[in-house]
Amino acid sequence: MVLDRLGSGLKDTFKRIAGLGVVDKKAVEMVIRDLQRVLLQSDVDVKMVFEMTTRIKERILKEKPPTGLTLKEYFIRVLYDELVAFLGEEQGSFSLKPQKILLIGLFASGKTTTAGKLAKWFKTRGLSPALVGCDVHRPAAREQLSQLAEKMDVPVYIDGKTAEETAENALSESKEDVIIFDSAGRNALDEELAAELRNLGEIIKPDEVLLVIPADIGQAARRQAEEFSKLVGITGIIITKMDGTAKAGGALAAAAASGAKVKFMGVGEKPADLEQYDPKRFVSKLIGYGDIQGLIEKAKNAGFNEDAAKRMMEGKFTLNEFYEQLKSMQGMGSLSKMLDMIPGLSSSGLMKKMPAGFMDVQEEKMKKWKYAIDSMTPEERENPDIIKNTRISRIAKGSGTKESDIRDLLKNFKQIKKVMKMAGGGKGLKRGPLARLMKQMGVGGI
Ligand SMILES: Nc1nc2c(ncn2[C@@H]2O[C@H](COP(=O)(O)OP(=O)(O)OP(=O)(O)O)[C@@H](O)[C@H]2O)c(=O)[nH]1
Ligand SMILES: [Mg+2]
Repeated sequence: MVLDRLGSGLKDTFKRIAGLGVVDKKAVEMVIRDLQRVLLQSDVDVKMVFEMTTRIKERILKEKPPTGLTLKEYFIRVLYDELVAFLGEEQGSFSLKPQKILLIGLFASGKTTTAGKLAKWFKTRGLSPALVGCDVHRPAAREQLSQLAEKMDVPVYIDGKTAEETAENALSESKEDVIIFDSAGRNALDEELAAELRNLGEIIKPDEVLLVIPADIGQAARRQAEEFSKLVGITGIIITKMDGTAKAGGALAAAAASGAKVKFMGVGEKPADLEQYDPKRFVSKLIGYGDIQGLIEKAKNAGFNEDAAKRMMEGKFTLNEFYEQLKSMQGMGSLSKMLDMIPGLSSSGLMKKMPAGFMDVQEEKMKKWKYAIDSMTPEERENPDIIKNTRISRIAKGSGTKESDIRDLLKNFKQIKKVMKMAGGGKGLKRGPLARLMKQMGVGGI
């Protein structure tokens, strides 16, 4: 597993906060010392650790928690927010479009392996990739790239005496969507490498210049990122070998501190071992907190409908409300993911009462349902019980879906309504899992 030690260390820190009797100065200092130890063990720069922990301490001891949050909850929230900021704040953008990518980096950082992983990444997402071997210095380099290309059934371009010539040839021959250029490594960023990379940059005019850094160099990643940024310019970083080192936390924090965005992580030697990097998701996963934070943010961005949420909580859940939920959930991933994020719902046993197959309702199905509800009359939405045979076939025709889709929607809706009532309605209204979710989303007054 990636980052086992950092993960379990941080989990313990969070557990410690959750187990605090009182949140006073002594308790906060104890937790902070814990956190410092965990981060330092992960090779995070000492100065950064102290700056961050001082800030956390001041926020907890001097600021008043926002209404609705206990001091303990606020402590958890602050620690989470600070960790995310520490490890990169935002996700580096990376678009799925035809583009040229140049990979650069020092010896054995993982450039060639990553070139292959990226080719696979694009291929599985429907774009055709090509690999270009611009490493003419190491004799076996092109052979290594060709083998990777063959394994993945991806075209490879390796004709040319120099890196520059190879790049030019590839550009004139290749018709693929995404052209990935592998370059030669060096011991250090010397003038020779810088010159070659600048030449390649001019010839290729890459959309992305990605610096490949192995996680095992820990906090030294910062200097490397800064040097490469200054000398040749980079659009992002890929941290490789996250799977095999205790220093990955240090490398990520260092990369974030350099100002460059980490876009991908290498988490193993196989072509599939590549993950897009999103600090919020990463921290959530690391501390085992589900994606609560991500859900809150996304719900806000997607314009989570407070009225709909309130009505839902009151058990007044019509297809109108369901529709609002579907709309706000698009962009949040599947319904099952969203339910996974509701704290306490899975442990409450209510999940078992969800319709069979409901747990993997995907965007596709949600889209169909949305079209179907679009085709209903206001009366049908308020009172779905009246939707019988002729109405079903009318709605199916009007929305370009099948009658079985409409029946499926109605069946699911009924079942969900029942579960929502159990989770949020009646006595559970103030304390049930839904109530907690609403509170976290800042939907007050319930
Ligand atoms: N465990 C693990 N190993 C990796 C990862 N990425 C690369 N490696 C290994 O690291 C070693 C070097 O990888 P290469 O891709 O050849 O590195 P390079 O930067 O192209 O090396 P040069 O071209 O010689 O500069 C290989 O043994 C890879 O299998 C990763 O994410 N995890
Ligand atoms: Mg290589």
